[in-house]
Amino acid sequence: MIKTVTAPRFTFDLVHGAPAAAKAAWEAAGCLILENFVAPEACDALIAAADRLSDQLVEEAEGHAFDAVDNQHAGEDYFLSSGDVMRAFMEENTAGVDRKRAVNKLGHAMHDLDPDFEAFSHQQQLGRLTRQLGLGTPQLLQSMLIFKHARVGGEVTMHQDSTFIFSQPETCIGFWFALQDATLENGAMYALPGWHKGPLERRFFRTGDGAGTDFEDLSAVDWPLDEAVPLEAPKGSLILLHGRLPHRSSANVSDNSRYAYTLHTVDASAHYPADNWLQRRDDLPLRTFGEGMNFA
Ligand SMILES: O=C(O)CCC(=O)C(=O)O
Repeated sequence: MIKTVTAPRFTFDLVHGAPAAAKAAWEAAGCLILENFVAPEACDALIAAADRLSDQLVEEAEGHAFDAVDNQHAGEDYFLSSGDVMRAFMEENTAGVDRKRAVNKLGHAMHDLDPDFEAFSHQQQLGRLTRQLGLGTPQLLQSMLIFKHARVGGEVTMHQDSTFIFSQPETCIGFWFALQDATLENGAMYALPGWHKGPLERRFFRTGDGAGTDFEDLSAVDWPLDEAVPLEAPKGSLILLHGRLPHRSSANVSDNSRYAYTLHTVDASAHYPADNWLQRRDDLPLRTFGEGMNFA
């Protein structure tokens, strides 16, 4: 019988790293909030880099929404070929909204292709944290900048990241950075800590010739949605998410945006299937934290 537990929250210490209790807490909850992981100035620099990229990419993104409720983008080549490039995706139903505020997210290879995002994603502190928590050799597969613009940013329904970032064995870990305060009003995440011990509900995969996608149902899950715990996160917090942890976020109903940067990793030792939606060209190999910087 799985029980929903408290979401563990610690203050990150720049000198000593994660506190000793963090590893056991992560293993028990499948999530971990580390406040003070990123300096406010580093958050601001990444916000500026995100706005710069968004301005560059918004025009070609017109007509390409990211639908985190019904997944309607899932068969579009614009989405399916975005694993090794940088693209913007729009919010749904934003006629009349200023186009820059109508961007839902950037994805999915900023950590390899943009100097600011690469430097942030490969900071020493992340490699050290993964060693402290015993996370193996995580390789950076996917990056996203999720804007949740004020009064525009849409909801993300309950899901497990291993559904989309599948490996054998499952090794997906999400690293979610609050570049701005994430509050109940502007779309903080909610999760079911402890429920990473349950099964994977479904897997998203490419069909046939790779031009379409579908979901394979794996297990009937019975998540207690009303027990979801808010993961409010002050600016600079890092939230770690186990690939099987059910989590979601609400629409932004406030006047404040909620910029978050996320990295999703798979372990170097795991098999990464050729029918996963996210594929990369051979000349952009996966790297672990800090390995072979492109823009050093
Ligand atoms: O940032 C959000 O609102 C949702 C992020 C998320 O679900 C993810 O990174 O897997």
